[in-house]
Amino acid sequence: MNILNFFIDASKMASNDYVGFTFFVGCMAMMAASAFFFLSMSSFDSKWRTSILVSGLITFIAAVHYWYMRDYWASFGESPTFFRYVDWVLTVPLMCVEFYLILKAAGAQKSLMWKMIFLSVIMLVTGYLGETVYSGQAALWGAISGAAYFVIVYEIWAGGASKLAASAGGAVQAAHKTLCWFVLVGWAIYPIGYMAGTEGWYSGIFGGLDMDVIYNVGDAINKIGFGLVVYQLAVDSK
Ligand SMILES: *C/C=C(C)/C=C/C=C(C)/C=C/C1=C(C)CCCC1(C)C
Repeated sequence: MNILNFFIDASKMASNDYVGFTFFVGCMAMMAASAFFFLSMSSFDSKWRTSILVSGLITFIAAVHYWYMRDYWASFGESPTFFRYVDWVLTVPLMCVEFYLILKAAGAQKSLMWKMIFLSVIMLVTGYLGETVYSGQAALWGAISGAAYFVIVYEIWAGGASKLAASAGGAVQAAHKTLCWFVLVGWAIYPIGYMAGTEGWYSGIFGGLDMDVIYNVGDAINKIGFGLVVYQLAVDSK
């Protein structure tokens, strides 16, 4: 797509196209956050650089996907489910890597990282199946996905990761705690989007909401917020 098309698409956006608007703003926000994280990297001790780099990669990967999703929505007026899940399957494991990176100094093993990555992939693949191939059984696939999500929540709040954070203490423990809240509250936005966009016993409750708007708001909060927590940790322990 060339730059002229970009402006033509933008100028054609209807004023009540909330989905298109959130794709557009989300794309800009992810780009700006990426520039911020990448450019701030050199001001930190080498110990934190990888963590900040990963924060930037998460928002950068999202910015590229938002570019495509914005265009897909503008062209077809349909949810860009495929791009959405490709984005998540790349960025959510990177968020698991962030947990590992900040706890590494406290003795975190790679096995913790792989366990969380594995759980996050189960969560996302089952969610994708429920939204697409097996949409007739969306509630069932959503429940399986939700179970994997709860195991992740357990691991970071009460499992091995939480013990490592407690032993690290100080700024690392504080940052870990904030990230735990992001996963518990921020990530809980996604199942709401899923219930808004699929059919199930919950349709009467969430059916009136727009799945893409909810997912887009969730992404902005979680991807940029997560990165800022890690950034703050690097600032505090300078
Ligand atoms: C940057 C993207 C992020 C942090 C995406 C997170 C996505 C989830 C936590 C999705 C969770 C889901 C469930 C817990 C059940 C229903 C299906 C999903 C995949 C929407």
